This record gives sequence, C-alpha cells and structure tokens, in this order.
Amino acid sequence: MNEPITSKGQVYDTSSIRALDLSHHMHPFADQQELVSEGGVRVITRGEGVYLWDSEGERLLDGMGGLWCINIGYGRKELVEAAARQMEELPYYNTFFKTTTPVAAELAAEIASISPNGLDRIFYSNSGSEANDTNIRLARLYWTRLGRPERKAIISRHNAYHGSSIGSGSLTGFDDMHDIAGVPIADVHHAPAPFWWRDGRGQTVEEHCAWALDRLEETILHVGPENVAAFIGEPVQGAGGVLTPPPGYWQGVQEICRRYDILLICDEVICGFGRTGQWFGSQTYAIEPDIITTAKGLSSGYLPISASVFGGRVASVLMDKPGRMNHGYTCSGHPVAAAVALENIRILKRERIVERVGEEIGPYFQARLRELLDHPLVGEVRGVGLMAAVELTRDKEGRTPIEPVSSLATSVRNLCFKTGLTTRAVRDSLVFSPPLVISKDEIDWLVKRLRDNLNQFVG
Ligand code: PXG
Repeated sequence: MNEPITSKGQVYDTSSIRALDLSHHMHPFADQQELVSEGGVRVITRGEGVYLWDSEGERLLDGMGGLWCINIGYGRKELVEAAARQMEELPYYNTFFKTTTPVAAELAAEIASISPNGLDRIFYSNSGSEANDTNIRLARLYWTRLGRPERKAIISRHNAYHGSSIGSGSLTGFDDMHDIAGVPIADVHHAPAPFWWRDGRGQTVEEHCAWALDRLEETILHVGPENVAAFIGEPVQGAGGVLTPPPGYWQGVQEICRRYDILLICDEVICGFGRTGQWFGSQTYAIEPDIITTAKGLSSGYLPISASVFGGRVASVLMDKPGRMNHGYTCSGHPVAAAVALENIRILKRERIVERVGEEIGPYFQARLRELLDHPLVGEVRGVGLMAAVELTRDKEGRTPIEPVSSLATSVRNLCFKTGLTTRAVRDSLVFSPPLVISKDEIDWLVKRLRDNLNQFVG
C-alpha cells in the first residue's frame, strides 16, 4: 500500500485509484490485461507550464504536450476564468434551431482571422475524429449539390492519423485500426506517403518524393478521378511518426488535386495553432487547402472542441446557396469550450507564441535534437517547429528496422517515463511535441535526459 501523497493540498491514495481504474476504466489503445499485469497505470494529478506531477509527487517534463495539444502550457488561469465566467453566464445552449451564442460567433470570426488560404467558415465538432467525419460529409455534399454524387471517394495515406471513429478511423492509415468488420468504410483509399528513412532505402529523397507522388496519382487513376471527392493529408504526419514532407511534395500533391479537380483537405489537428512555427502547417508548406481540420491546439486541450474550416469554393456551394446539411452534434459550438478556445487564441496572439516557435524556440529545439545524430543509436532526426521524431537504429548505413519493431523505442520511452520525461514510441522512433511555451533550459534538460537514457542501451 502506497503512502497517501499530497499534491497542492490534495491527498491521493495511489493504490486505491489504480484499483478503481483497473476495475472500471477501459483505456484507449490499450490491452487491459497488460495494464492489470503491470499493476495499473500512472496517476497524473497536476500540471504547470511544461510540467506534470503524478500522485506520488514525481515531476515529469511533458515532452508530448499532453497528446500533441497543450500548446500554451498547463495551469493557465485565464482559461480557467474564461470557462468559469461562461459557465455562470450560460453553461450550454445548442446552435441547431436558429440560435447561437456570443462566444460561438466570436470564436468563428477569430478562427477565420487566422486561417490559411482565406478560409472563413466554421463548422464546430468536439474532437478531431468528429471534425473529420464532418469533412467527409462536407466533401460529399459539395459534389452531390453540384450534381456529381458519384464523386464520393476519399483518398488518404498510409501512416495517416485522422481519428478513431468509424469514419475518421477509416481515413486513418494504420492497418491495426482496420481490424474490425466494416472498417475501413467503402470508398476510402490509401496511397503511400513519403517516409524516406524506412521506405526510401536505395532512393534519394527526391526520388522517394517522386515515387510517393506517382503512387498517389496511380491510386486516383485506379479509383477513377471522376469518383473522387477529396484528398486528405496532415501537413506533417504526426502520430505516424512526425513524417515531414520532402521538399516539393505538397506542391506535387496540389498539382495532382488541381489536375483532377479534387478537394484538398488538410488535417491541421496537430500542425495547427503554432506547432510548425506558423499558425498552420498549410502555411509552413505553402498549401492552399479547401478545408482544414482543427482540434487539439484550438483550446490547447483544456476542453474538447474542434472545427472544420472551409471557404470560397466549398462555401459557395454549401453556405451561399439554399439547402441544409443534416449534420451536427449536441455540443457543436459548446459555449464553455468556445470561450476557452477564444481565450487560448488570444493568448497565442498576445504573447506572440507562434512567432516565437517559428523564429526562435522551434529552430533551437530542432538544432539541439539534431546533435543526437552523433549518438550510435540515432539514425535520423525529423521535425519542424516544436514537433520532432528521433529515429532509433542499430544500423545507420543499411537502415534495417529493429527486430521486433518498436522494442528499443519502447524501452527507451519507458526509461524516459521513469526518469521524468514523457515521450511516445512510434515504431522505432521517439516523438516529441512539447508545449509551445517551453524554454531553452527545459529543452536542454530534455535533450540531455534523452541522451543519458539512450546511453543505457548502447552495446
Ligand atoms: N487528426 C489528427 C492529425 C490527429 O493527430 C485526430 C485527427 C483525431 O482527433 P481526436 O480528438 O478525435 O483524438 C488526431 C488525434 C498518438 C495519438 O498516439 C494521436 C492522436 C490521438 C490519439 C493518440 O499519437 N491524434
């Protein structure tokens, strides 16, 4: 039995929390019996800045920013106050039947003010998954209204993560998420995405990029361009292992989409709100999307809220002409979540957080992590802004994958977790996405802790 521990005045009994959790709480993406055999999971109780504390008082530097989402850091009183004010005034009202709330309207205008490519219309959901389900509907409805209902196929990519609902999980490009009947849904197709380290052996980066673009076009031709509604892609594939696009890749994708008149959806759930050093990954890679998906950093993860943002071409058919879209969620445009998101964006603007990522702290983070390339177990460091992957290898030249896959990365991740640093193992890489407010000293600590932990596995 663990001793009860005090964290900011609160007493936690770790073992009883673990016992309750194991008995009643089924965790996402987890094998519950594995959790049972390990005696339960870590209990996280508090956050401040880039740090988390657990129920036993241990501190962790949150190298993952929650789950790629705590952009402005933990413990922001302004967000707490915005939520409390809104809760007192109006905790809930819907936006379905000819009503709105001041914050839902104001937030829509605020998102429009920062969105790429002049996108200025917003449909609210509560998660990235729901927003991508919405996007499937938006894209198909767009073509239906134009008298082309056969244009319903969505082209996604391998290693894409677009959510885990039945619709968005179908867009996701991991085979292990398609291991139940009926998923992926019909008319979703996956093309390879560039992943030079693993799939481009024997090719230059340029050759690999051209290969990936050819495969994309081939997929579209196989489906028949006249049947394709949209292509969806993350500017940088996040959960797939921070797969940064090679130079020219997105220009190539856009040319293909234009050639076949296919809508371009950029999933900005991770890349949005400053992660890549600009407001959106679309701006970092000069992409002109028709629709973007936003979630996570929209509220810095403080409350669930997401938005599909679209403009000119799609709006002219779906908003500027008569006709209704039969779609929406009870909490679409939830006033408390909207109030928090509005304050979050204002903080990002007021404190020039996005500019700091682009000009100063992002380049510093990338440069410091790249120093690890001299380490015998580090094959590649990928990333942009404050998202990065450190690819582990035991064969720098031949790049043969580690057997079994993920074994080394998982061991290093576990040691990091034990020694005060959160990171995530994705196949053979460790991924990072710290809060955008991280300092240089904190980055120095992160890189040193990672190097020290990697040293334990040399030989
Ligand atoms: N799009 C992208 C690009 C994402 O990264 C979603 C959509 C879905 O969002 P919701 O809010 O429905 O989860 C995501 C979510 C991981 C991990 O292990 C990543 C996500 C979610 C859960 C785990 O890296 N990204």
